[in-house]
Amino acid sequence: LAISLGVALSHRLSSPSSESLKKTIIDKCEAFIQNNKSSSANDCQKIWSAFEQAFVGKDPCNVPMEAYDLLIHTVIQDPVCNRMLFWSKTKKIVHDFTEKTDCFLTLEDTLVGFVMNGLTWCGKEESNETFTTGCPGWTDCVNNTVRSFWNRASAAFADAACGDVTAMLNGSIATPFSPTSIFATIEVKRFKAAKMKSLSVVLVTKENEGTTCDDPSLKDLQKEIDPKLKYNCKAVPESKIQDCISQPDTACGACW
Ligand code: N1C
Repeated sequence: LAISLGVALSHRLSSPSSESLKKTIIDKCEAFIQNNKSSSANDCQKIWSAFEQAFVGKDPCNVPMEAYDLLIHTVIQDPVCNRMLFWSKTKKIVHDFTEKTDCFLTLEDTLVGFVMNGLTWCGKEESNETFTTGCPGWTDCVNNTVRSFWNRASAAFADAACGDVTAMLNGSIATPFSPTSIFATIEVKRFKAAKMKSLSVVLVTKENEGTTCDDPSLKDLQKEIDPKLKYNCKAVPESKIQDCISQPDTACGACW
């Protein structure tokens, strides 16, 4: 009796979190479609089902990025050539910038990126439930539910990269092109010279100090991309980007 009571109780305690994750995701999905009419061919219920099958019933440390293939294929998303913005270790300033100006789109401005941004989720072996707490953290294990999602979504975003592509990197850290980042391990490796014209690095610096475009890690980045792609890099003081954020009418391209 004690065992079945425990099971019934834990089921009761965790099912509201499953329900609320489903509601959160479907609500965000519908809100996104409302604001982005080009996404209106998407079915949020179908997206939820494709998402859920990736991790429910699985060890949360053993979900490979391929588990999200069905989700990625279920979402209908047009690439926006010449306006795609990648980033590494600059999440805050990048999103302050993209929120205020209409110049660039990041993965978080696409349907899946917008919906999952800020959420935590996982399943459990031999359980059909969804959890939003007690899930492994980003570095607790390689194939964790959340990290594998960002790996897979980032791979799809980079596969679609076209025209002139921009990447905002952090010039205040020792290695702006960090070899363990998603940008280095997944995105750069999937850039295709046949679809892209150029890669422009915007190196965000603190008032003329820190790293420059001559940084060895940026030389590594340049070596990694197809030589047919044009590469350029510009160090831009953070204050200049802040100015563009506070004057959102600044023309795209006038910020650096
Ligand atoms: O490992 P990173 O950066 O280089 O990953 C950034 C890179 C971007 O270009 C995005 O396209 O990968 C994509 N991406 C996200 O869009 C994203 N949204 C939220 C990667 N990670 C993302 N997150 C969270 O940021 C994620 O949960 C993890 O905690 C960070 C990774 O950021 P990073 O190391 O600065």
